[in-house]
Amino acid sequence: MSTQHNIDVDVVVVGAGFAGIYATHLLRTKNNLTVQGFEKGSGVGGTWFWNRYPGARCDAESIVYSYGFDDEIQQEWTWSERWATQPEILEYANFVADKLDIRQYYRFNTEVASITWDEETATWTTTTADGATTVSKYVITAVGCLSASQVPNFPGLADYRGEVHHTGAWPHEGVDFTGKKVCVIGTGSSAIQSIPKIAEQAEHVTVFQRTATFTVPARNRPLGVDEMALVKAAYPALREHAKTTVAGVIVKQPIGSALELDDATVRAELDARWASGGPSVMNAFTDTMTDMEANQITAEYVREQIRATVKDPATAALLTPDAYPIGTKRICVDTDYYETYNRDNVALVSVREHPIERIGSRGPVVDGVEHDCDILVMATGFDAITGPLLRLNITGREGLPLSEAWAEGGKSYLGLSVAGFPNMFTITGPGSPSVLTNMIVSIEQHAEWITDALLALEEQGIDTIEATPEAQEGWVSYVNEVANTTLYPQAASWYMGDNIPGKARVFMPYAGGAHTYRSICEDVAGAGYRGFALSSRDRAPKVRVPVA
Ligand code: N01
Repeated sequence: MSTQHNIDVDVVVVGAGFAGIYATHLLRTKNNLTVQGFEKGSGVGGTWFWNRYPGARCDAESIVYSYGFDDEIQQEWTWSERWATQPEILEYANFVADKLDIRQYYRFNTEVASITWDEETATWTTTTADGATTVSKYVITAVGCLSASQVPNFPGLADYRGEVHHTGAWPHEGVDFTGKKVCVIGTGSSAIQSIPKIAEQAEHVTVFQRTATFTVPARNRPLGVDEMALVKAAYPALREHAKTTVAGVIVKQPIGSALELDDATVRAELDARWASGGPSVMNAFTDTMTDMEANQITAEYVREQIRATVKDPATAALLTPDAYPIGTKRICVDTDYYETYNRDNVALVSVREHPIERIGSRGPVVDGVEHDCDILVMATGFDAITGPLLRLNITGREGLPLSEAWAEGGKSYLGLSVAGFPNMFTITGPGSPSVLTNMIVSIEQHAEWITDALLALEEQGIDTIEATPEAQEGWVSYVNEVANTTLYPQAASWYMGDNIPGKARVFMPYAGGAHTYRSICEDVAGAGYRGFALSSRDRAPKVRVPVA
């Protein structure tokens, strides 16, 4: 434990999702540091606490989208379906929080208003919305990548007479769509999961689509007792294997280049993966995400499935994506999405040529037509990756707000540390693999790396650790370089910040693979935290080595 006297706690942790739960657990049990956690919600679970819309499920399979650090936890918990529902994942988060007795370290229903560095005392002051302050030596943000929900600034929205719900802030009591006319804005993952469920209940659903989306069938199924027993026996090996993969998941490996394999082999592979369900079609070939011609082979395959499923040719044409390479906007995983457009009570309105002009008192207005509805569902996404961090109003050295430091995009060293923001760590921050991977695997790696670093620094009497500007620039350039070897930058996506007016256009995650990233992080730590400035308050900086 720290001997610093002017602090309330050693570490402030923001967020009680999977990242906050595990980081807090390690800080208490491994580092023996005092922790104050803050969580805006009334309970743990993060994304799974807020995204309670109908049909919400994870697009990573349950057996891998779960913690691997504790064998007791993985042996006691049993998943019931291949793709877990939001309620089941939330139950799991609560189960883990109980096992680790983690809630005692958190203040729930407590929003962080600002976090400010004090140069004199080398401490952070966290101010919460209720005006209380907490002084700490370290701050760890565990705010997730998709927690800052985004509602477009539609004129007239305030005067709409019906209910409005964003998928990312769904009412806990649920929404009863029975006998209601519903308008859904957006066709990303949240919309694609919720529309089929809403359509089953509502009198009528109108979907407003700006960009047609590629989605693949989940082919969900129950996990039987025998299957789960096999998984439990294999967990240690599965977890180790997941760490060696690009995305931290266990998927069938690519069979080769789509351009070099013969057509029959390509077709058979896509058929097999489509039939088995989930996003593995994206992983069928080595060049899907790097070569436009190869990409179009998989894209065209999915387009064919859409045309074969949707009965009305005009609707099928509208639903067929043509605006971006497949996978460069996050691939969606659905249950009966395209089939839903065969229902009589579902209509699709393209807002590509004619954007939503305003929200009238009765509903969205497009091309002069007001679409009457009782409930308006905003499936309009998030200010991703940097948004949740910027909303914390963080101010670093010399009074520099994070918003200014990031005016040209989220700059960070390893996605873990920002130059000018000492003793602050960002779990799954910009420049780390985060959303391109299984988030829980990436969260575990970050929480373990950060707490190992704190252990090493505390033992050596180091007071502050901070990315050097040179290391940060080097990492940002490398992240961009890697992104530019892929097709990702070719889409207008939330990965690129395109969905937020005025946001810098930068590919935010590291696309080099979770396995590569892990070894880079290990290498940095092994080299005495290369690229970080480490200093003691009574001495000049001890180490200041630019990134190699
Ligand atoms: O958000 P999105 P999401 N007028 O940004 C449209 C994760 N997630 O909440 O594409 C009209 O993908 C926008 O249109 P366009 C997952 O990582 C995971 O669905 O920008 N339309 C788009 O269609 C996912 O990628 C799971 O042209 C407007 C939609 O709103 C991420 O969260 C489930 C508009 C937003 O789609 C975000 O998904 C759910 C406007 N003014 C979410 N503004 C699973 O694990 C926006 N749109 C399965």
